[in-house]
Amino acid sequence: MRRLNKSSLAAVPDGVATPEYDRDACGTGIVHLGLGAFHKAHQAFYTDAALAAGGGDWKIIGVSMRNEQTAQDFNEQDGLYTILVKAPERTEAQIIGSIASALCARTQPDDVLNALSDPATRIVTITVTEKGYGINRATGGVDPSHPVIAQDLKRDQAPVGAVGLIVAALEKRRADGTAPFTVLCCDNLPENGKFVHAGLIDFANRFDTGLGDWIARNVACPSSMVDRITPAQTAATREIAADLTETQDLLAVETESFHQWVIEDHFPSGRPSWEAAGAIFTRDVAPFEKMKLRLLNGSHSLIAYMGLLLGKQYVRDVLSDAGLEALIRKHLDAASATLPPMHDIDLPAYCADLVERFRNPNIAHETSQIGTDGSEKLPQRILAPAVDALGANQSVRPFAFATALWIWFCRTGDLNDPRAEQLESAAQKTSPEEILADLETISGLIPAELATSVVWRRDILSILSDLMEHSPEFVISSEIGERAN
Ligand code: CS2
Repeated sequence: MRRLNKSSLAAVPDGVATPEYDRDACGTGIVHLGLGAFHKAHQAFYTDAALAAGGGDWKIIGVSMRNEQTAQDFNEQDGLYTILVKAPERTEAQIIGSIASALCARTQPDDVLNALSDPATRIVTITVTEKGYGINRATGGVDPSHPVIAQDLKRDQAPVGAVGLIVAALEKRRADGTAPFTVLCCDNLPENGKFVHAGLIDFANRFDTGLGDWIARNVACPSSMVDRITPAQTAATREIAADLTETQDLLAVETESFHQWVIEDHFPSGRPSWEAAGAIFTRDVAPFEKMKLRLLNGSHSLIAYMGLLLGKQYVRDVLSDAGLEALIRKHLDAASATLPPMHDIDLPAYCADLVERFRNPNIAHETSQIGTDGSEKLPQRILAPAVDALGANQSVRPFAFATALWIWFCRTGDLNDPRAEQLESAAQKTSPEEILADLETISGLIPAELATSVVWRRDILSILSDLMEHSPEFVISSEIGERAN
């Protein structure tokens, strides 16, 4: 079978959508850091639609942070790859043309710096996951003990992390008299623009306060809320792509049909017309971020830990149990109650749609994928709404329940989390009180409002005691009974 690339593109079957614009006529304008499945299914998809609608020099140079093979595969395929859009009843293939070429930051840091410093680059988008920044959310500054930050702060070789690369490129642009690019964070973090801005400024201030001030004054970091459920690629993804496109595509990605992108409209050096694929531009993204993080991501984490403790491999398997679905709906209700009123958004309808998205039988989304990096995810997904619920005298039980399941999952060992060692040792303590006390020593994890709350402690200690005495099956089914009352 021929490999997907420029020359095989013309031969793909009619039912497959292909880029309907002259790719060669569009220059590059974006460098993306973190060339994973989510970028392919989301920002590159939106940019492809924008190029098709209005052209422009907005093609993307994709940067894989560590994986050289990914960059090589992209270059061998002339940047082309397939998105499999998986509705419940059917799968459609679309070939995306917005990625021009790819680099690997680990092995080609100088080339990445050159791309970032090129005046043609006007936007830098990022998806490096919550833990990839090395920014401490409690202080707002960089975490000098984060291995990549520590390495890049030495400044004895080209930087390899997202923050180090961006600051080095901004330093060069400032020296060259080139306008800065706009930095657009596309990770699931609250107020992600402010978060990145503060991290960049602090990193720069550690060796050049003049540069830190310049970044503070000149670099726009709009916030954005991103959404599209995108499981990791499997062999099945590549097989379906081969079937539909009749080419071999090593980069195929599968995703749902739903997609959403809400972006703060602050791009001093211009931007693509991402509206072409439905992006919403607004002045204040925070309410949308809060809604998505607490409803979609919060219930996703609950689903993940229920699934992992009950031996359910996929999100859809959790949804196929009516009792578990009832717990998810209760969680959604509790999280909705912590949100500010939102014009134009019907929260009950949003939640009903979420349940259907999770149930999609055509999407095989592993609970283990969502269960990774809990210490990076729970603060904004579960613990922040718990703090708000507490402040408003609403029940914190659903949040305590999700947190206790996560703690119990940490006890099973073999965690994929930057704080794995501390979490495993805390979760293996012999009493619930000791577990909580240990977790509270992990910097920035448990908010003080919860640590000092009698109500929160009562709920979480009682669920942990139950888990110490009974099986997760028993504790989860008792919770279903309790919530039904
Ligand atoms: C998921 C998200 O892996 C996870 O933690 O909750 O990646 C989720 O699928 C996306 O945010 C959906 O937009």
